[in-house]
Amino acid sequence: MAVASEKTVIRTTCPRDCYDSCGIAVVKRDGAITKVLGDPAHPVSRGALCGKCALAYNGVWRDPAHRLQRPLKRSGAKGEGRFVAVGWDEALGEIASGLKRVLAEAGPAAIWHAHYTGTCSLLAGGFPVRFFNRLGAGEVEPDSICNLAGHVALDLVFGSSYTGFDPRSARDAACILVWGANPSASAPHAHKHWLAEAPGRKIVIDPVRHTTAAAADLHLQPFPGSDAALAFAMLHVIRREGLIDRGYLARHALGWEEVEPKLDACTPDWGERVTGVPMRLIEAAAVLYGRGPSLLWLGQGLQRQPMGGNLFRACALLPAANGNIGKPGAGFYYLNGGARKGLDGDSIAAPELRAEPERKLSHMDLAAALADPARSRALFCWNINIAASNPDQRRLHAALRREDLLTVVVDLFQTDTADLADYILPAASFLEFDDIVSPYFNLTLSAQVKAAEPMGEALPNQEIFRRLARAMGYDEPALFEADSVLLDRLCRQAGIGGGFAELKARATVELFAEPVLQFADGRFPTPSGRIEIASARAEALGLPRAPLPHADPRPAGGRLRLLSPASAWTMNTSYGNDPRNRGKLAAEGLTLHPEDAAARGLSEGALARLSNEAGELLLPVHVAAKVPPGVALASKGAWPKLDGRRRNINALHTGRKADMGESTSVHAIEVTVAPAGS
Ligand SMILES: Nc1nc2c(c(=O)[nH]1)N[C@H]1C(S)=C(S)[C@@H](COP(=O)(O)OP(=O)(O)OC[C@H]3O[C@@H](n4cnc5c(=O)[nH]c(N)nc54)[C@H](O)[C@@H]3O)O[C@H]1N2
Ligand SMILES: Nc1nc2c(c(=O)[nH]1)N[C@H]1C(S)=C(S)[C@@H](COP(=O)(O)OP(=O)(O)OC[C@H]3O[C@@H](n4cnc5c(=O)[nH]c(N)nc54)[C@H](O)[C@@H]3O)O[C@H]1N2
Ligand code: SF4
Ligand SMILES: [Mo]
Repeated sequence: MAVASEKTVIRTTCPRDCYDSCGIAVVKRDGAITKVLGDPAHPVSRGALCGKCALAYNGVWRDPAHRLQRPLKRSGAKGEGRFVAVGWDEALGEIASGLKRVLAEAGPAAIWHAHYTGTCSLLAGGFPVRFFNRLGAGEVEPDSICNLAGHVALDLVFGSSYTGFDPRSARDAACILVWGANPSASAPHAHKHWLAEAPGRKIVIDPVRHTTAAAADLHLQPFPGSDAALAFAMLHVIRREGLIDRGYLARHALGWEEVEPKLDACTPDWGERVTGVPMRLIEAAAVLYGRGPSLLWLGQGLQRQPMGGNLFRACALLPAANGNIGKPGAGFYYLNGGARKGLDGDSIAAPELRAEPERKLSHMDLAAALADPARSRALFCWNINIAASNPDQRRLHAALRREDLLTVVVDLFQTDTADLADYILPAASFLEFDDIVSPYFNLTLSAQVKAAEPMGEALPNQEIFRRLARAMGYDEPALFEADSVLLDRLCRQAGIGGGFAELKARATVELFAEPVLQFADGRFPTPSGRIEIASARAEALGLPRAPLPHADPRPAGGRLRLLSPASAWTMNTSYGNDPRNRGKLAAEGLTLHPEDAAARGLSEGALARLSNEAGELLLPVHVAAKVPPGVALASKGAWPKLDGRRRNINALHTGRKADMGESTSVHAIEVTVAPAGS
């Protein structure tokens, strides 16, 4: 008779770049992981994982046939995809020699590292920066691929973009306005529980009628890039209805008088003409928001526009002029940062190791910089998949094929970026080491707990860079600090006195007993201590002093505006290699409004050719009125190498910069759409 097998459950946390930071239950039998499930005790996800992680964590993430397991060294021509396995010492020794050669010949200025949020856990996401600080390498500005325009804008207005509302304030809110975010895909449990159970009425402002929009009390569908005008039209109504909080403005803001005269012309009728939103909806949304108390969630998708910074400053006028800040049920949110919880980012990244002045490069300029041997001789990519996620894909791929660009990629999988490397280093997955997750929505802290040994010879990012520091002959103790020391320190910074052991035992810790009121004291960390509606700092940056009621011009010449936001089935490009996730993503295709499809002779399932000055892509058509006429929708996330022509949606992204932060304007792509055969 077989002996009953021993079952254990390990509680950990999903560290993806996601609002939810779900609790996970890892089921093990006889020492081996058999299933990765949701943790029923987790307050956000309540026992479920999202569909994409349920598939991927029980698919490619635990599949030895898909995971990188040994360091690899290029054996064919660059980009050909031929590699041989080598030992860690050999790989790191050769990388160190290569780096020393570049340092001797060109200095650290020719070395770049690109990284982002492949994992958001604190050590695997932050500790390697210590190595690059010591090396003096330049950093490809991480947020310029995602959300920097919004950060710069909110920093100008409020002095912080990382101090959002506490989601628990929803219990006191009469209205929740979700503007340019899609929780049904990008925060699925917040969509399902937090938003659904909030007592207030919901408004969604998004060109796409996604699941969260369809479930809202009001859905406004502006043409992309017209939201600043919409904000002004809403303020016109808020003023007309006597809902401007003049006392709040007088006490806490500067520069309202520079904006207010502009409202005269921004009537709802004007708003309808400029944004496409019917005036009765503009009025209804303005009154509902304006009566308050209201929460305003500013999505990251919202600011990926040529005038994304101006757009965010315009949206920020709503809570400021309406006094919807600092009282129960009121506030705005973009991201909640670690500092909010006492975490000190510098204690992870150790900027004091840097002898060189800091150098940054926008992702929008990366292809050009890598194409130029005088500017770049070595590149590290870790926690990022630039060959799939970045703009200017054709030029970027060409630059990465430079034989003389020493390229090192650290990843779990053989991505398109890894295919273009000289050395590929296998990273351990979040199931394979201890770490900490600091959610950017809820004011909580969670443990990432080791549930298995790293697959093959894979190592956590932090250990890879400790070993590389040793291979370089560095001797600063900070480069070698142990995970356990770092984890305990971070827990104590957040007030968890028992250190990581306590966090691990509690899985997720609520750091504040009661909902935290945002800027309750009415003091803002701007130079003036007030909300800077008109901003001298903006002026010094060459920007308008105050936000403008701008709307982007509509595409001309029959082109469509292409949106490529988050899919429910991939996490950026992560999971794009899992056969099941990939199938779900591919089935989404290119959504066109029935009028646009008919005008182009495209019917459901037909193959369309999308083209513009950056490139060309083929996608199957899905016809649905969930987008307005003039707008096309196709999610991000596909792996170029799994498309016959090695490209994805970013083959169409020119890399045009937003007005602030040299940030992406990916939601402003314009394309010609035609039948593939034409
Ligand atoms: N067209 C279009 N393009 C976009 C966007 C869009 O909306 N539309 N959005 C942009 C946005 S918002 C972002 S944030 C970027 C994201 O772009 P990326 O940062 O490239 O995100 P991912 O595609 O998930 O790639 C992260 C990589 O990290 C790897 N990884 C995961 N865990 C670990 C680990 O522990 N260690 C290491 N070394 N690697 C790990 C994953 O396998 C994956 O290959 O894409 C941008 N690109
Ligand atoms: N499933 C899943 N979840 C994810 C990700 C993922 O790839 N997949 N990515 C993660 C990352 S890195 C990020 S940054 C977040 C992003 O998550 P979100 O903040 O939700 O951002 P996006 O998905 O890029 O876009 C959100 C919405 O913005 C809308 N939008 C685009 N342009 C405009 C406009 O001009 N006006 C208005 N009003 N709306 C506009 C799009 O139609 C889309 O519905 O999600 C994270 N979570
Ligand atoms: S990606 Fe987000 S929704 Fe999915 S399991 Fe992870 S934290 Fe939860
Ligand atoms: Mo992002």
